[in-house]
Amino acid sequence: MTIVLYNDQFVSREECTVDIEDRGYQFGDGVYEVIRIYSGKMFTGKEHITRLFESAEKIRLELPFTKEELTENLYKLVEKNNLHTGTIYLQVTRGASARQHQFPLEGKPVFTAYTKEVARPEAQMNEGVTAIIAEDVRWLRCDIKSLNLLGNLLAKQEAYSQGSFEAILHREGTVTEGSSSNAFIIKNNKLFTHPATNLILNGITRRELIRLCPGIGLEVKEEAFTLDDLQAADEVFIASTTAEIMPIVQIDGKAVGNAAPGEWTQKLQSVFKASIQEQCGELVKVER
Ligand code: PSZ
Repeated sequence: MTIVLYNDQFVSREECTVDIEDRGYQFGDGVYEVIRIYSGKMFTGKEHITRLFESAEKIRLELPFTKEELTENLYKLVEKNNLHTGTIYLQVTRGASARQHQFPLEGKPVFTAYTKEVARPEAQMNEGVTAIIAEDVRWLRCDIKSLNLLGNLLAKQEAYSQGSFEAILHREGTVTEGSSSNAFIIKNNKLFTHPATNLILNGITRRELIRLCPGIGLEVKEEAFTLDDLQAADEVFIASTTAEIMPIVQIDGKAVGNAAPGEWTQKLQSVFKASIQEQCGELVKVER
């Protein structure tokens, strides 16, 4: 049976119901995280939990638990669901109250979390995937991991309807990030990625791979790049918790480099995998 975490209670999925006036449901008034589990252990769990607290603070939502209490409950959730390789999705909303835009005086946050089995996307990481370019029509606080994702969803749907994995977003020709990932290019042996401003989500995967670059002798430039730079790049990849480091081999039908995962991208994938193994232990596939 699937066990979910509902506030501080472990209940069956059926027992976890949402009020029709929950502000997350009505307004997207809440924040969330997705944490990767490898071999039953959280990868960069501390960073994700810290970011949840930061996102909550940015929307003036006070969380009813400490980071330590949350960590402990998430580990219990992983154990109860016997999760080996997958993700934890967790979200917190400003809770239920009579519908009004301003924050309610009463009412308390509603927290939910559940796990899902998700394999590492090995074939796609080896072969690379395709992307499209789309306009970034989102709001100006993309640094908050908020439940409001319509701008992201519209872009992702456009990518999927064209048979692509991701939409790479731009504002007036400047690349920001992917619809659900951070975007990177390699040009002349340098890695470029948009700086961590209000225009992007500062991905935990992004931070981890930036941390790994000196070890492989790759210079990092946290500088915005343009659509022209993207088209002329030696290598392009995106990064996220579930997609890890995903090579982009074609954009809007045009080949990137020689239309195969580039050398730097592959090197980064390999040190990223080593970092996972350092934190979570050997990566083994389990048949379910
Ligand atoms: O399961 C999935 O497809 C996931 S899990 C996390 C994401 C996708 N994406 C997170 C994300 C994002 O939504 C945006 C707009 N920018 C960057 C990222 C990457 O963040 P991290 O590395 O923290 O997952």
